[in-house]
Amino acid sequence: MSATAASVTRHDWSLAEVKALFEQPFNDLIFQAQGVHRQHFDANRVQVSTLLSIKTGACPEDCKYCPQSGHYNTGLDKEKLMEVQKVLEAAAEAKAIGSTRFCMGAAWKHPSAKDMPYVLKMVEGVKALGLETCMTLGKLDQEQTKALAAAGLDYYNHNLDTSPEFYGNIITTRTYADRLETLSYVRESGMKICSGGILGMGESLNDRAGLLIQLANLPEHPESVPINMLVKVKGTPLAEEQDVDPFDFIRMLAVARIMMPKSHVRLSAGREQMNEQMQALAFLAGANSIFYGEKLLTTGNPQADKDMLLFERLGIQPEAREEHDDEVHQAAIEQALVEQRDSKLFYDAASA
Ligand code: SAM
Ligand code: DTB
Ligand code: SF4
Repeated sequence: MSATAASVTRHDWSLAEVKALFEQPFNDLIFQAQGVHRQHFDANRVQVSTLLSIKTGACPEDCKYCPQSGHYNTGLDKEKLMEVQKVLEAAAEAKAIGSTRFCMGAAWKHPSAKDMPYVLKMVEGVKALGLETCMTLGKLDQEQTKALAAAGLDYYNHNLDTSPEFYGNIITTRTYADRLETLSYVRESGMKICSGGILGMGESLNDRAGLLIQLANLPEHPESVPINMLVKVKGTPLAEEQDVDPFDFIRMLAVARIMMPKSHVRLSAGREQMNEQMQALAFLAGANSIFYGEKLLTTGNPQADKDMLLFERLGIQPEAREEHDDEVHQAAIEQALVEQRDSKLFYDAASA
């Protein structure tokens, strides 16, 4: 396929086709992905979201990659559900540094009835600050998705993580079918879906292709597709896994871009371990979203000012909120980002 051929939104990808995309020469793949990207997006805009862990550690699930699982000893400080006011303060800080979406994550199997009122208050409060809202709380039932949608939750993050075939090697306490069911409830309730996976868990090329096929062959593509590079945390069973070849990671982003042309593909966890050249290649391959701010949930992320300097060097502008993409709002975001960058520069210069 040429890079300029019109891309169609398909839901019938086969393994052979997807493997053929992966196995192309690198330059052909990136050229094709960039061509698809430019049909649907401004290639110089990247969406920025900030994460907050609202309930940390002691999770009953056994996800082998996760520092928050209660099954492994990672030395993490456990914290119960945060106070609503504290969450809103963190959201206001995220807005002040130029983030447009605030994503709240809880280490739960699923939210309990007693937690739901607090969680709903968080959604309402963050929304009232003028931020897009996102949560990731584990498995949901239909009543919960309806309540979250009614409170103003824009996105629900629930990752498939890997292919159905490899999944059982990584998680035994929650099934793939459970995950697909939660995603279907999220869709029914009218919220947007954020769903992706992780590279670097010992999976094969077929598993990477298999994950993308599951996502792209859903009745509607997830609006947001996070591709995480495993953050290897001591104490987790995957702490000693082999590094992913950086070019293979970029290939995954490019194939995701081609298969889900209208979705935001997020260059997610693992950016601290990537150099700037690799991140630039990721944007060239069609990634157009990042987590912004110095922390993911429990592990580190590049400093905000460093990201803004990288954006500036690459001529990338942060994307405005979907519902408020007017010029005034865009100017406010850009101003916040410039202030963020300059304040750190001033601080650094003064302390040097
Ligand atoms: N507990 C909820 C759940 O699993 O649905 C929400 C939070 S969970 C931490 C969200 C996602 O973060 C996981 O599905 C996984 O894809 C990603 N994740 C967790 N630990 C990671 C790690 N060490 N490296 C990369 N991604 C990770
Ligand atoms: C996603 O796909 N990645 C984010 C978000 N969704 C919730 C989480 C990454 C977590 C990395 C490990 C940590 O910081 O605990
Ligand atoms: Fe729990 Fe989510 Fe971590 Fe799995 S990924 S152990 S469900 S916090």
